[in-house]
Amino acid sequence: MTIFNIITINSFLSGLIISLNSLIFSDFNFDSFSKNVDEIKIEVISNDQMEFIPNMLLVNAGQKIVLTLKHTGKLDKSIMGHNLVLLKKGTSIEKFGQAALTFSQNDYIPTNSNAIIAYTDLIGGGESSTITFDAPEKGIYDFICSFPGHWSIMKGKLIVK
Ligand SMILES: [Cu+2]
Repeated sequence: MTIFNIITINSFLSGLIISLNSLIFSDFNFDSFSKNVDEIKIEVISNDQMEFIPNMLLVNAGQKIVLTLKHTGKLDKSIMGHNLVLLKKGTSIEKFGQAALTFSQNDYIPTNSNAIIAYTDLIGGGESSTITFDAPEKGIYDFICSFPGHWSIMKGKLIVK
């Protein structure tokens, strides 16, 4: 084999690898992954550190969302209770959080609010709650934990494409 041939084969191979890479990466994005999928299952972890993991959720308009909130902490729901409350666009998290304070008998879900799209049960360490709801129209929505004081840090975004 001549040196010329080796160089030709090398450049052919590296060209092939670059093509394969761009093929893989261009195909591996959320659009092609979830398009035409009617249902999406999402798991959100909460813990004794008052975190939502992940705190950014991505779905497509029209999808049925099966959302499970897990509490991987050890503390009881009376002191470290968590829920996930998805709010309509334009809702003030602060105002909603303040209003929720007065609904301790209803697990901090205001019974007089029309700002809620969906919400899980209030859970303590080791527990979980699953809900099913339809993705709202395209847009960016806030979700929070409405347990007293948690909403200021326990919050995330649902992005509907
Ligand atoms: Cu909480």
